[in-house]
Amino acid sequence: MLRTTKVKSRTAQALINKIDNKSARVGVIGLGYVGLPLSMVMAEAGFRVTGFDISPTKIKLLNSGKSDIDDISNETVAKAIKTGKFTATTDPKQLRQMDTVSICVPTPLSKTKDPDVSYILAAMNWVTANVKKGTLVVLESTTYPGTTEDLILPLFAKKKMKAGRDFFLAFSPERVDPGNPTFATHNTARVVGGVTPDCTLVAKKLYEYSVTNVYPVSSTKAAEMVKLLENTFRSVNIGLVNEVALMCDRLDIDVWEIIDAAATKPFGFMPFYPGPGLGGHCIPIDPHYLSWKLKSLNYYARFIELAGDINSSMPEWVVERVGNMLNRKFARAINKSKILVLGVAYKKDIKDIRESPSLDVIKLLEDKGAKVTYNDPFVPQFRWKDKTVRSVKLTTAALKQADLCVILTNHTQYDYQWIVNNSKAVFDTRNATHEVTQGRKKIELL
Ligand code: SAJ
Repeated sequence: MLRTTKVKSRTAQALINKIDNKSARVGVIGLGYVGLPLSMVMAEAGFRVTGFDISPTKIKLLNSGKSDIDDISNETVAKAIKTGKFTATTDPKQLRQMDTVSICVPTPLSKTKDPDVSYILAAMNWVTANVKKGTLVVLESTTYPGTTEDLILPLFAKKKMKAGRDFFLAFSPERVDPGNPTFATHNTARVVGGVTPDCTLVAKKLYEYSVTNVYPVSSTKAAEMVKLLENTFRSVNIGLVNEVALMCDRLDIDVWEIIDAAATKPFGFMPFYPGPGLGGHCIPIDPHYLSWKLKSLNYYARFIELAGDINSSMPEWVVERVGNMLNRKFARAINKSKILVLGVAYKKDIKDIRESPSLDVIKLLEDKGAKVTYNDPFVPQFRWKDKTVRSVKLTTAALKQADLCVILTNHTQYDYQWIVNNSKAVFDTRNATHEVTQGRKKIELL
């Protein structure tokens, strides 16, 4: 917890004054699903925001008043551009005019499942080469505890810039849930942790203009760990419920019925649901930042690794169930069967296919000789094995032609009763067909 509300240094107070009177120039590096919404809420709060990105295409699109992020409309970007509150650039030299810089760049895993902080380092090269004294720098990208202090702070030390005196450095984890209709940047509480109390207070002041509830913690490491707890909590609980699904299958119990019944408990339980695996650029990845860091401290993070094993085994489980279903219902093998997959996005009602388990399932089915086609209203096409594959039109003919329809992403707009009516059989990995009344005999659930 922060034990003070008053900054010590005059430099900090000067920056706070500029933030309060909105004369502070706000910079955001990385204009993706985190950086663009942040830029927009800061522009709407009255700041002049400059967005920085390495993609000239993205910069051109944004400066023309268009958005490439589902959760941000063209109108929002156009308004910010028109009012002069937002401009986008690939030129890092413009960082020299910034009073605050928030870094929202990707933190993927490398091929060897180690943290890949190259995007953070690239952004820091821009920042250390350009920011002026008195600037607030905030890292938002999810990363292992210690990144800000051990990796970033020394970069400024080389420039003889001391945090809390010459500039301010904090970590504030992004908490964007793509496609969430209820919670967005402006109404999701934010955690901030600075290298010094002044760093925390300056960062808190900035973010209070983007969201009402800003929660200070004692250090950057604490703030980095908060985010990893949040996402590890999800990954482990999804792993647990996936294992419960495996258990219920062997017990001949409907896992979906069990979860719904358990969810009637008003305390001490939070429902998670089985699925074909763990997708997205956060949940499958972030916990491994934590386990990687702990390995360097000779600690083996068992829950994280176990959850990872179970979650990544789900695509194989789906394909095993598909094989059993084809065999039992139609005396068919997967080989040469025509399988229609519904949904390649990693979760419902979004278009993102990064780390999508649907891709793992399709690969495994094709490896077993199935002829796989897909439909996804959010994903008209994608690159697959060096070619472009396209979403088939979802017609009765397409359904009737398939030996089996496999629901992998439970998009809201699908008419599940119509799908079941026109399919020979349906394997539903999301219980998307829970409201279907006719033809239930055609359906099997994960
Ligand atoms: N999933 C399940 N069962 C569940 C919940 C999710 O199988 O009960 C699967 C989803 O289908 C998806 C994956 O897990 O493939 C991740 O789902 P998610 O809902 O965590 O979605 P993300 O990764 O887009 O967003 C998450 C945020 N989600 C929520 O808090 C609801 C949040 O953890 C982070 O703000 C965000 O990642 C991030 O940026 O870290």
